[in-house]
Amino acid sequence: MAIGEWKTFLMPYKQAVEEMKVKFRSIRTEYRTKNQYSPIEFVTGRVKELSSILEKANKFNIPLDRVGYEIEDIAGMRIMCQFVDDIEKVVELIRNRKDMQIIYEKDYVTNVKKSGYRSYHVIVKYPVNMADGEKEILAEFQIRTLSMNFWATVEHSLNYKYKHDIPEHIKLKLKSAADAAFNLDELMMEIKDEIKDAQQLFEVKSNIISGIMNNILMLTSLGKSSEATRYQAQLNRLIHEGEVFELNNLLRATDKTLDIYR
Ligand code: 0O2
Ligand code: 0O2
Repeated sequence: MAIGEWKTFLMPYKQAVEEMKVKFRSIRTEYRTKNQYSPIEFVTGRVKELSSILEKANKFNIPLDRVGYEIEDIAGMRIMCQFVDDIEKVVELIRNRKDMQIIYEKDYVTNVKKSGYRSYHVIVKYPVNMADGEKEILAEFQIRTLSMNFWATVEHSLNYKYKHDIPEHIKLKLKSAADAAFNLDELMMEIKDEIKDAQQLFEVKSNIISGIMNNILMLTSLGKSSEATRYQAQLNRLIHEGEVFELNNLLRATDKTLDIYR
């Protein structure tokens, strides 16, 4: 294939990666907007470099007219999660999507690779609308924790440097780094409940505070500015350190005052 033809060949892959990045970043935004915990921490994506495509085709004896069918990661997406159990939630999000079809999954989280590599891979078929109609491409999702990603990125660079022949003493260090990354993920899972509790508490408090603020605004619009000022001062005192029951008491007090004037 001439270089111009490669550019045309890669166009749907470029578009697919851009579309999928927007879609999965939006899911994160949606969770955050709803004050909910997002299993997605961040999303990256890339189209495989032409040199890497040719290298892989050469290594596996793939004829150039078959690369689109045989190389599954020309379009590559990475979804990073904070905690190991978020990975399953992200995979479930992909399984439930109507805009892509799963071809197969590879679980290197449970079945850790000999290198120490951990990640969950999902290969999908994804339709792209091009100027001359629809084109279906294959794409690979790699879903992993931040700690898995750190390890894989470092190991990938070393493989590149040593051309897949990493010296034994570095291999040993990498193996213990993989164990450390695994232990970090385990420890973080223990803190996860704490974080969820904190987020839940934040949500409950912000809902009550919104209710109080609405009532104060209503009192102001009814011309009851001294009551509004008094409640605002009480809210200011509670806003940082107030307990849920104290905020609830204030909400009930503002409700009662409003009932008198309405
Ligand atoms: P290398 O050689 O791995 O460092 P934007 O949308 O503008 O925020 P941008 O610049 O399009 O972002 O790229 P993004 O989304 O930040 O991600 C690009 C990086 O994603 C790549 O860097 C890869 O490191 C990584 N990446 C994502 N998915 C995959 C995948 O499936 N396989 C591989 N190998 N890498 C992936 P580089 O610099 O392109 O490559
Ligand atoms: P790049 O440069 O990241 O795009 P295999 O035949 O088992 O070696 P296969 O069948 O291509 O590999 O699929 P697999 O194992 O699911 O690997 C696909 C991708 O997963 C790789 O793409 C890597 O991005 C990542 N990966 C797999 N194993 C390792 C590992 O041991 N270390 C790191 N850092 N990444 C790994 P490419 O095309 O190899 O490379």
